[in-house]
Amino acid sequence: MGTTASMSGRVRVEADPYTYAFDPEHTAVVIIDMQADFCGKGGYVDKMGYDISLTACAIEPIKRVLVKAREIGMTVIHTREGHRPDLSDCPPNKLWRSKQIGAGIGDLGPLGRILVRGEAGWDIIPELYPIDGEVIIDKPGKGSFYATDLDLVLHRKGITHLILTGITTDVCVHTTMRDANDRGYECLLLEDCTGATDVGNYASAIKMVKMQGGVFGTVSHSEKLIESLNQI
Ligand code: C5J
Repeated sequence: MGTTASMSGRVRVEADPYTYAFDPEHTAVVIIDMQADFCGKGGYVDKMGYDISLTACAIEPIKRVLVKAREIGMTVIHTREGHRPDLSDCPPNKLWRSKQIGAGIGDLGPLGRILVRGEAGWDIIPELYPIDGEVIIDKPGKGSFYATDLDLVLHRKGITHLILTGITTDVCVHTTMRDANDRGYECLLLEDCTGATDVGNYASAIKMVKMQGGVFGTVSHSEKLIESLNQI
């Protein structure tokens, strides 16, 4: 694990390439796209032919982090990728590509219309379902800031640090983390709380974060975070 960061905060988590320091009241746990469409049988990822065990593996570790975050009253943000029923917010490039791979956005699947708001596959899985007071960001894109009010919500809550979890590591998690980093948020990615549709992409996505001394932030594990939070 890495060096000690210069950033301040009373909680310190061993991480790579630098120790993550934060104050829980200025930090949000962000849970990205834990929807049946991305980790459930019959959902979008399953329909594309990928192995959903590679994304579903993040469920239990995220649940443990979520329990702890709720216990100590941290801000929790959930995101959902999806589109209006008339697909008026779905760019044509995204639409034709999804159809080409056999999982057309808006097409009827075992969990309802794929990636359409209000459908069973689009919703957050019961294990991680938001409770009252937790923010849900509905997003049409891969990044959580694009065409959403996430930045406004975080500013209003005085959030400067983000602990990122969710799926998929190389797509929505990475896009969100890169954008958050550019906006000045100090980011921690929990490597066991994320998963990708491809093992190699997962490993590369984790490695990319750590380059250049932590080009997008730093990386740790749910147990290390919980261990640190248990000490406050
Ligand atoms: C993808 C996501 N992979 N939530 N979405 O299309 O990462």
